[in-house]
Amino acid sequence: EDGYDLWLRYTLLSGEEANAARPFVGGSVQLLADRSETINRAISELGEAGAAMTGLKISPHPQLVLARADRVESGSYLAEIRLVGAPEGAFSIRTARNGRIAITANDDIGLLYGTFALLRHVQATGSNEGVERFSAPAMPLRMLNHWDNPDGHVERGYAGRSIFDWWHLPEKLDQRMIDYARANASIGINGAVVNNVNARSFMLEPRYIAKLKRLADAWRPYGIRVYLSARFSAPRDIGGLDTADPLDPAVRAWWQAKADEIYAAIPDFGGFLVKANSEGQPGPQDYGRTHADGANMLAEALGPRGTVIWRAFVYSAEDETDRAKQAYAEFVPLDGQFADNVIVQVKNGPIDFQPREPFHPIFGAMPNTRLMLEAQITKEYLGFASHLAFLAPMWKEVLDAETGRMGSVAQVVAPAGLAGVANTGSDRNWTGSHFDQANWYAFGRLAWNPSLDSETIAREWAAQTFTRHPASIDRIANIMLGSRETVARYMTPMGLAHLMDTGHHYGPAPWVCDLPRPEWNPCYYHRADEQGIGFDRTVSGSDALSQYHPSVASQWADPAQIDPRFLLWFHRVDWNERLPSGRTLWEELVGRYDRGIAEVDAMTASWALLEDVIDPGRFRDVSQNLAIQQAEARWWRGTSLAYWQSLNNLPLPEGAQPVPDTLGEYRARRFPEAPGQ
Ligand code: BDP
Repeated sequence: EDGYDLWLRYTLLSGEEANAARPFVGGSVQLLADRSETINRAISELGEAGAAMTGLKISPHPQLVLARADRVESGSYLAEIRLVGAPEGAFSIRTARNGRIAITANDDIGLLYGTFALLRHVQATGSNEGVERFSAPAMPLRMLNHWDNPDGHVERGYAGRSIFDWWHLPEKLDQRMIDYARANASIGINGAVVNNVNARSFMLEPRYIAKLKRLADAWRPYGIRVYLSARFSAPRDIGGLDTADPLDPAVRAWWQAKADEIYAAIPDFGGFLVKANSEGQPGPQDYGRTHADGANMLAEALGPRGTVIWRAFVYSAEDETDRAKQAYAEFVPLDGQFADNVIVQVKNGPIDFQPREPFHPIFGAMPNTRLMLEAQITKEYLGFASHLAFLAPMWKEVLDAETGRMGSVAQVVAPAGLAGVANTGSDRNWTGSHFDQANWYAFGRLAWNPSLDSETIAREWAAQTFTRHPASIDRIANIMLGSRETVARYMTPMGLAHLMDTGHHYGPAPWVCDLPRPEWNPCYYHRADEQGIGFDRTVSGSDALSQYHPSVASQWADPAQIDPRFLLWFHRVDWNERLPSGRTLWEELVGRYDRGIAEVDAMTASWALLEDVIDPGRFRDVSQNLAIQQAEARWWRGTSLAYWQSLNNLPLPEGAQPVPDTLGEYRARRFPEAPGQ
């Protein structure tokens, strides 16, 4: 076991289970549908799974029916009323009185998704009993954003090189490209942006369109559409024009011709993702135009064939003193101005993928614009691939958040979708660590159904990935479920944010105060001094709170009422101020760092008890990572406390372990080997 098979391992069932499953998994099915590439994938998946799980490749008496709804007579046991008008990909799985199982769907991709759902259930539980009966995706776009560069480097990637071999495409298609599409389809992901948002224009040149076409052709049977990050200045960079002004007729004609060229090769091309006027990227503001002007120009070029996904990750407004307010300030006034085939993609929080952020105030504030949520699956700010942090609880926190204006964030994004910055790479286990596979998995599951709870996802993943032994599933799920909170505790407790070292973001550097842009500095975020710590975002400070609906803002406005996990995000608090817990802020803060350390130790001890249950290779891989995490959690705590103490001169509360190194020693550490940008 090296992790390559992800959650699609299909291990042998017990004799009794295999006997029961044989009629339903295996290469022979009754088909009420025309053969297509997608149907062939469903059948071969059943064949492989059947062989692996039951020891027989062909089911002797096939009892599984794959049926297109339009081929089912009304009144038949196969008919499913909920499929009428259901979104693309929906499926039903029913068990008839005669013992047959029927997967019914309006489209072939729904039959493939239904097949994966049945196999998931059998893998996780050993039987088809209790398999879900009807399922439909909650949102149309469920996509991965790869920050992969054409030279094979992955920005913020911790799992090796890029999985995309642009060098040898289109002639050579790596088997990984098929395995990747299959893994995505198994969890309902249906789109991939194949290149970094910090895009290179040459990827729009004809030779790249040929490469892209090869990928699109390979992924089509799995229902994955290809998208490209487009650099806004491409008409200048590669088009021979001297401007990229979105209102210039020659620029518009250039994009129109480019879109036509792409669609001639890839009829189902998904569209463009654009990072514009953000962190040095070109954009419409270079010509005095708005984000809407830029997005609409590209939307016109694509027409009804595709979608422009325009990112709201901007922080350049000069008149705002708080980075957390800038995206809202730039985008909310444009509500209603975006074309129908434009989606604005908004990060989960207003800063940048921190271990904890409140939800982005744009959610709910642009009722006339389709908004998509961007989550980061790769753990740029949560310990890279070596720290164990299961992110479903973090995403749930945002998806479930009530905006006070248009329901929950999940409801706001339902007409558009979810994008996840991928954590895949060339590592044999795909994601740099075994447990990071769970984040890819959870992302897909939540994009399909954001009302799934984290525990369900953790348990089904663990059962498929590691073992069906019930007590071990309990143990693994337990390790996973608290893990993100643990990381937040030892890195950025109580709403602190962005304390990571410059550039690579590896480890703590709270002392950095002198980078050219103020909002690149940890000091800008923690604002700690002799007196206190935290960012005042109330009306007496930046008033970022006012960007939220009053019903939401009121939960956070009062430092005595706020969930302490958000305290220092919204408030500046004196070190010695007494909190509702009865402890001072300083005591509370130290307590949280200490709890974070204790929890990593507990996770490690708990994992050690799984030695007899998990295969030796993966057991050792995880154990080694946990040892790194134990050391690095201590590094975070020690550095942070030494630095805070250098400002507040307070002793550690009674009972707290001493800080092992001096601030000078922590500051002297250098990490040239940490993966850079
Ligand atoms: C930040 C990353 C940077 C990305 C940027 C973005 O540090 O590498 O380019 O976000 O999302 O999280 O555009």
